[in-house]
Amino acid sequence: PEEQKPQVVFVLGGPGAGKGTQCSKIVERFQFVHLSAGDLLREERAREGSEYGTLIESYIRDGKIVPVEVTCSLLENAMQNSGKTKFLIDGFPRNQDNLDGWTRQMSDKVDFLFVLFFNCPEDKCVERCLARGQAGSGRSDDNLESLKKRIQTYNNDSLPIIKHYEQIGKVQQIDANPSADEVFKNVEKVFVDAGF
Ligand code: UP5
Ligand code: MG
Repeated sequence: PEEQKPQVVFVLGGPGAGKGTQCSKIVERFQFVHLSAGDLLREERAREGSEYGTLIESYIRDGKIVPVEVTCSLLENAMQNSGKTKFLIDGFPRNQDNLDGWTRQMSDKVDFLFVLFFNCPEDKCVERCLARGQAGSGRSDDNLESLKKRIQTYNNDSLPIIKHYEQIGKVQQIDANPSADEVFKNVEKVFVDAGF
């Protein structure tokens, strides 16, 4: 019999919407592998001998989206190296370039399930990221100047991708406003209803 393709859920939402926080809870409860595109880029930036370090840092600080060839390869490598078959891909695809590149490189190799969309008001997004920065996140984009750019990129480039998935009936929308535990109750329902 043909081997089962890896299953993929895209996790999207504004900066600080709670994607990473909820992914950790999903991993615990449903044994998915969590791959944050942002975390993979930050790791690559720090990797000795990386040819992309400077490029990645300037994109992240400016809230711009790194060319898909870089991000998609990091994701594919991480998927392969995990040896697992259920993936949460957090913070990707976030623009048309990302979506086109993923489609070219990966769509035949995986079974895409749905987009988990954390809908969070802009002021809350900013508040959460600033608080995280003040608590010592060390992230070079947790400052007001970078955050303005991240929000702008999200509105201009990422929301249209979410709308695209909405139009083809592939979005599970979650209100990201309540406490993390409250939010997770609704996340849990989505995965249980999807058969996990
Ligand atoms: N928090 C979480 N949930 C909460 C709740 N319900 N109530 C109160 N507080 C809550 O949470 C953020 C903070 O809020 C934390 O302190 C948390 O405790 C608290 P988190 O779970 O980290 O939110 P998340 O949505 O993951 O926020 P993050 O900042 O990671 O989102 P971004 O999408 O901005 O960051 P990402 O790492 O994905 O991308 C960073 C940059 O990398 C991008 O701007 C871009 O430059 C680059 N990038 C690419 O170029 N391509 C990619 O494909 C991906 C990233
Ligand atoms: Mg995150």
